[in-house]
Amino acid sequence: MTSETILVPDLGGADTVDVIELCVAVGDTVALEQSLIVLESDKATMDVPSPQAGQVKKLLVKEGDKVSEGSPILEIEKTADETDSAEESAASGERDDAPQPEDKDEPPESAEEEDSESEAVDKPDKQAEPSAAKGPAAEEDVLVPDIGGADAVEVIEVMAASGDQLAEGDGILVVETDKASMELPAPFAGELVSVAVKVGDKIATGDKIARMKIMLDSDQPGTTDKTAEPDEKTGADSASSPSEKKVSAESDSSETDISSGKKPDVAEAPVASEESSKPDAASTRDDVAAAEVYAGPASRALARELGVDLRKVSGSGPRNRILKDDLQEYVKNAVAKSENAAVSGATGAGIPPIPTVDFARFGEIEMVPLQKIHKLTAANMQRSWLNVPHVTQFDEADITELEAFRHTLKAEAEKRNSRLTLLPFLLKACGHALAVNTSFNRSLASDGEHFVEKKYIHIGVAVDTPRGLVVPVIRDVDRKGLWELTDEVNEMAVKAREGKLSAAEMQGGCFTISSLGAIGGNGFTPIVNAPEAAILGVSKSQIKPVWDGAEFQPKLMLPLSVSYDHRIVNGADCGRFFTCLVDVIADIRRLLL
Ligand code: CAO
Repeated sequence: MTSETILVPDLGGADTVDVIELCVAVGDTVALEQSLIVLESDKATMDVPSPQAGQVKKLLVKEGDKVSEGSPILEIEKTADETDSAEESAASGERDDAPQPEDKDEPPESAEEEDSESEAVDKPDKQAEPSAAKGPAAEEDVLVPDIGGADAVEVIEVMAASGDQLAEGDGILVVETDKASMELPAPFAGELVSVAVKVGDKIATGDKIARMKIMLDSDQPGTTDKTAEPDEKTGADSASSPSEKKVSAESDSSETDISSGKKPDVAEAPVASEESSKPDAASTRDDVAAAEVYAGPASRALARELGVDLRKVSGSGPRNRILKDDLQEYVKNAVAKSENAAVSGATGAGIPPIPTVDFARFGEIEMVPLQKIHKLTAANMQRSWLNVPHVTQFDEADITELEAFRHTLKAEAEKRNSRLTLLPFLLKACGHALAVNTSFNRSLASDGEHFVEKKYIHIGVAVDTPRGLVVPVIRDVDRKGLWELTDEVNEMAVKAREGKLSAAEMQGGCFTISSLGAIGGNGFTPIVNAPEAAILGVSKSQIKPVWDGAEFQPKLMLPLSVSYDHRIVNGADCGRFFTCLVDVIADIRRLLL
C-alpha cells in the first residue's frame, strides 16, 4: 500500500478558489470518484472526486481555505490493486510518481477526459450562434453544447417556458452529471418558442433542447451582442436582464464549472440571491421556488436517494448552500417529528399542526412532564382517531330490574369478600351481544383483503388510574359466570391502580367497555380501541319517566353509546347489536335463553 497526495485539479485558469465543504474525514475509506471536497469560486462550485479508492490518512485543507491548482488536498493510502487505476486517473491532476504539490505546473494528464464537468463551461462558446443576417423573426434551434465527453447528462430542471423573453445567457435548462450540475444558457437573446426536453430526459452534445426566436433589437435588455461569445458576458449583464429573478435564483448555475476558468454565462444563484441568503432560523424553504435551491451535485444526489425535497432544507453552507449535513439533519428532524407527532399535535399527512403558544404570556404556568403511559395513550388515541372512521350511536337501557337484582346480591357479595357493581352485568350482556352479532367481534386484517372474525370473546375494561388510563382485558367473558367476572374485574382494577398489570393482561381484547357511570355525565363518544371494531361508553344512570302505553313509570335508565369502525360495522349492524344489548340488560334472564 502506498500513500499519495491528492492535489487540486486543473482549474482552467481560475486563480484561487475557496474550500467550502470537506466531504471526507481522516480514516474514511473512499471509493474511486467519491467527492473529496467542494471548491467554490465567486461564480461556480465543483466537487473534486477522488482519483482512486483508498483510506484518507491526512487532510491538508480545511473549510474556508483558499487553494489553487496543484494545492495539496489530502493524503490517501491506496490499496495495492488501486495503484494502476490511480495512475490512470488524472481527476486530481497528479501523477502517481510525482504526487507532490510542486507538480502543479505540470498539467494533468487526462483532465480533459476525466473531468467532464470541468469542460462544461467551454461548451456554450461552441453553441451555434444565430446568423446576423436573419430577420427579427428568424428562429434558431438551441443545441446542447460540447459537454466534454460526457455521454449523456440528465435534465434536472427546465428553467424557462415557451414565450419567455430570454436575454443571452439566461438559463434554459439545468443538467447534471454524477459530479456536477450546469446550466445550459440561451446562446443569444430572443423569445423562447419551445422547449424540446423535459426533466429526466438524457441529452448529449448536439441534441436540440429548444427553439428560439432571435431578437435583433440591440436595445433589448440583456441583448448585448448576439454574436458575442458567451464567456464575454458578465454577471452584471445577467443581473440586469428581464429574467433576473429566474436566472439569478438558479443555484445550479453556480455549479457549472470552475475548472475551465471561464466566466459562467449566467448570473450565479448565490450572488443574486443575497436577500434570500440572509439567515432566518424560523423560516423553512417551503415557499422557495425550485430554482432557488443552492446545492451541489453530491447533496442533490443524496436528496434524491433520501426522497428529500431540497426546497424544504435550510442550507448552512456559504450563502445558504445546502450541505450533506443539512440533509442529514433535516431527515433526522423529520423522523423525530413524526415519532413525537401524536404527543406534540403535529400530525403530518398535510394536517396543519396546532400552533405553539407561549402560555406564560397569559399567566403563571408549570411544565408537568408526560409519563410514559400518557405518551402511549396519546399515540394510541391519535392513531385510532385518525385511522378509524368513527360513528357513534346512542341508546338507553332500563336497568331498574337489574339494579334491584344486583342489590339482592350485595350481601352475598360481601360474604364472598367481593364488590358486585354494574360492570360484571354489562360484561356479561356485551359477551352475549358480541356472540350474537359477530360483525362486532371482527378486526380488519392488515392485508386489506379480509376480516378477522374471532371465535373468542375477550373484553377490555378502561380503568382510570392515578398514572393514567389502562385497559386490562377480561378473557372468555361469555364462558364465565357473574361471580367469576366480578372477582376478575375487582382484581384487574386493583392491579391497574397499583400499576401491576402485565402487558399480556392488556392484550387480546375484541371490544372495550369504558364506564364513566360512577363519575357522571349523560353521554359521550368513546374512541374505538383499534383494531377492535367497537367500544361501549357507559354514562350515569338516572330515574326517568318512561311511558308504558298507559302511564309514565319511573325507570332507572342507563345511557349507553357505541362507537364503531364504519369499515367493519354498518349502522344497521349497530342497531341490531344495540337492541340485543339493551334488551338483555333490561331483562337479564334473557342470558339464559
Ligand atoms: N350509573 C350510576 N352509578 C354508577 C354507574 C352508572 N352507570 N356505574 C357505577 N355507578 C356507581 C354505583 O353507585 C356504584 O356503587 P354501588 O355499587 O355502591 O352502587 C359505584 O359507582 C361503583 O363504581 P366503581 O367505579 O367503583 O366500580 P365500577 O365497577 O362501576 O367501575 C371501573 C370500575 C374500573 C370501570 C371504574 O372504577 C373506572 O375506572 N372507570 C373509569 C373508566 C374511564 O376512565 N373511562 C374513560 C376512558 S376514555 O377517557
